[in-house]
Parts: sequence; C-alpha cells; structure tokens
Amino acid sequence: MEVFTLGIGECGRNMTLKLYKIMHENRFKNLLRHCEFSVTDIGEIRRIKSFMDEMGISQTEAMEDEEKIPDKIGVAGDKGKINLIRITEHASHAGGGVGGLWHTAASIAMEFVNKDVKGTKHAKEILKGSEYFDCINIFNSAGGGSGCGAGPVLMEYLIDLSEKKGLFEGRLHTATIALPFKDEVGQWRDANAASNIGRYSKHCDAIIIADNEYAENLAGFGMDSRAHAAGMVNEMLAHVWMWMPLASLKTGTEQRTKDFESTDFRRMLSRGEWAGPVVPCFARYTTQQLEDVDFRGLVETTMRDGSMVNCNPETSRKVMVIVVFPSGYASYVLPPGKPNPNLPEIPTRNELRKYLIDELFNDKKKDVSVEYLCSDAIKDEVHVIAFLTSPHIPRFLELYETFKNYLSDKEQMIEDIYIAAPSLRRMQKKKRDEVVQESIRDYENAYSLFENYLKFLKYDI
Ligand SMILES: Nc1nc2c(ncn2[C@@H]2O[C@H](COP(=O)(O)OP(=O)(O)OP(=O)(O)O)[C@@H](O)[C@H]2O)c(=O)[nH]1
Ligand SMILES: [Mg+2]
Repeated sequence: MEVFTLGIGECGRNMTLKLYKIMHENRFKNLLRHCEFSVTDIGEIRRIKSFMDEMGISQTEAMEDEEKIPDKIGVAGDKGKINLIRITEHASHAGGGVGGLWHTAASIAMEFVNKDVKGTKHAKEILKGSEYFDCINIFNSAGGGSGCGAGPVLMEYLIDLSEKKGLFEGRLHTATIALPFKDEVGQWRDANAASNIGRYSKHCDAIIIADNEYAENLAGFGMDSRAHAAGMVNEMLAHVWMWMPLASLKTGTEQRTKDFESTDFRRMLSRGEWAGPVVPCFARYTTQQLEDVDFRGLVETTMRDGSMVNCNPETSRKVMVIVVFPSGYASYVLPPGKPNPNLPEIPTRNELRKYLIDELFNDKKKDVSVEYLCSDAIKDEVHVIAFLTSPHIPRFLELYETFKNYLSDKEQMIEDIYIAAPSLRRMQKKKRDEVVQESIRDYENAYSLFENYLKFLKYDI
C-alpha cells in the first residue's frame, strides 16, 4: 500500500511532519520512497517552514515553481519529500488560517477545486499525483477551521480524480482527525468537530479518530498538559501510520505472513456506504516486559489503555491488530515458527485471534484479524497497533448535544463568526449578511450530516 498523505491546517501539518520525521528516524528510506507528504495551511507557507526548522527537518533544496511559489521542499540527502502547497492566491494574514471559521476554508477549497486559481497550479499537480497511490489519508484537527473546512472538500476532490480514472476500486480513503479538548474556547470547537465528522462520513472509508481530551486525561494534569497531550496524540498516530504501509509494502527488511493491501484495510475499517469511525490504539513494550507478562493480555491491554478515544473495545464491530516484532523474532513468530527457548512465549496469530474473540466478544463470528510483522527498525521492543471499528464512542453524543445547543443560539453564532472573521466588518452590510447566513446554513447542513451519521451508527439520539 503506497500512501499519499495530506496535512491541512496547524494540526494536520504537525501530524504530517511528525510522521515524516519518525519515518526518517527509523531509517525507512525504502518506505519513504513509497510515500508522499503534502502540507497546506490554505495560503500560509512561512509558518510551516519555520515549524520544520523547529522540528529539525532540513529545508535545503527548496524549489520554486514557475509561479514563484516556494512550495516544494526536498530534504537534503533523502528520497522522501514534503510538498508545501497553497490552495489560494492570497497569503493569509498574520496568524494564518481562518480563525476557526470552517465555512471560509471550505469555500476557498471549493474555489481551488472548481476554478483555475492563480498561484495554485502546482498544488493541483501535486494532488493529481495522488492517483499513483492506493491509500489517501488526510490529517486535520476536527475542531479548527482550515483543516476542518478544507479537508472534506479536498477528500471529495481526490476521490473524484481516482474515480474518473477507474482507480477507485482498490483504494483506501481515510481522514485521520483529532477531537478538541473540552471547553477549549467555547462551544464552537465541538460544533466544528461534529461538522467535520459529518462531512467526512459519506466520503471516506474510515475516519480514524484521536481525542485530545482523552489523551490529556491519560497524560495527567500539569502546566503544559494540553501541549503534552497533543504531542502524544501526534506521536501515536505517526506510529500507526508508519506501520500501516509497512504491513503491506516489501521494503526489503520487513517480513510478514501476508501482505495487508488497501482492500484488506477497507474490509476491516469501512462501514460500506459510510465511513467506519475507527479508534486506533498503540503501545510499545520492551521485549523484557514480554518475559514477565502473558503476551495476549498485553495486546488486550493495548486496546483498553492505549486507545486514542474513550470507548469499550467490546462494542466494536471489527478489530484489526498488527504486532511488530524485531527482525530477530522472524523465524520464531512467522510460520512455520521454529521454537526458540531463548525468546518469551508468543502465541501464534490464530491463538491470539481466538483469545481476543473470547475475551472481547464471546462470539466466534466476530471479524478479528491479527497480523505479525518483523522489522529491523525496532530493537528490543514490540509495537502493538489495533484498530477498533465502530465502537460506541460516548464523546460523539457529547459533541451532538453541544452542537445542538450551539445552533439554538444564533446570536452567539453570529458573534463567533465575526470574531473568527474580523474582515467581515469591512464588507458592505448586504455582502456581510450573506456570508454570515451562508456560514450558518453550512453549520446546519453539517449538523444534519452528523445527525444522520449517528442514526446510521445507531446512537440513541
Ligand atoms: N493532537 C493535536 N491537536 C492539535 C495540534 N495543533 C492543534 N491541535 C488542536 O486543533 C484544534 C485547533 O485546530 P488547528 O489545527 O490549529 O486549526 P487549523 O486547521 O489550522 O484552522 P484555523 O482555525 O484556520 O487556524 C484545537 O482543538 C487544538 O487543540 C496538534 O499538533 N496535535
Ligand atoms: Mg491554523
């Protein structure tokens, strides 16, 4: 599975760059050759570059395209690259972004998709290049403005591109999003998050969700607990997205029992016509820990304590587990599996599958899949990744309630819209009212989409 990653907005950018950096640190040059990374903050590139500096990602070999937009950056000495793209002619004002007003970001993205906007030719070429990939993933925060608004529009665009070329069938389309902390800056972040989920729900195969609030509860409270929790979420998601392509690609050093193709992921993560809401789980253990504890219990613990959203694994429709062992384990854990008294006891994939079915579901018909992967990128460590498809997510109901309240107070909505877009005040009244009304309508439409999604998922609303 070759992955095209697009990060939108601040959070989307952070997640994409973190994934890129982790792949580099793990010396996955071969894997990088199969992945492409693009980042956009609508019209802002300067801040992305300075953030790359902060992360220690080199900016040498910056190239300017014919329209003099420095949007493509190759990283010295490596094959992988990061495309910095702009989807609007206008560079955003100080601070960048749309201040949480996702309606504006969605309109800009629509214009980019439907017209030839000056200065965005290169961005179009890069997005069109996604047709060579069989997995498309967009990263964005659900509760912001740029990523929340532009993400679903660009996802639909990328799907249309591949559909037109008949490339759609084998492909996996996912959005990977972070839910906001509770009461971050009022109700609108939750309303945005629910809007983002609703708008993605009919386009993607899966919406892979992490919850900042839950991560903060896990990380504990402290001075920088929110920054810490957001960093933790980015790091966990980066690991998930590093191992997903590795479960299917032959990069030279990995060994596995079976290739996990995009269609296998789709079968496990999707809900047919609707996106499967998917809770990813991730934990790493030292091989020393494996000596003292039953491995099957560790995998189960990963689903309970390493999940990125509060939920019960028992309520999942399907479960997919990928375990990554150091390559020294290959002849032991991969069939035919030579016994090795020097290594801790590891159940076969089938034994682990049966254990999980019994412990979680007590229903033999449940679809649980387990894959073992051996890689020399990790030493003395075992990484466990699990995907819980469609578990009951209590936070969904909270988002729904907050969204409903938010819509019921139009005065507050209008105030928030003006705060998000101060430039409205400089418009003529007629135009200004039009934008505000459109924005409210977009929220209302997104509310119906989210509500329909929850009904489909059988939430009690
Ligand atoms: N997990 C995680 N969450 C983040 C990160 N950066 C921001 N957030 C969360 O994302 C939300 C804010 O969204 P941003 O991504 O900053 O918004 P944006 O897409 O840039 O949109 P604008 O409103 O136009 O700036 C808040 O809920 C933040 O807590 C990050 O690096 N990781
Ligand atoms: Mg922003």
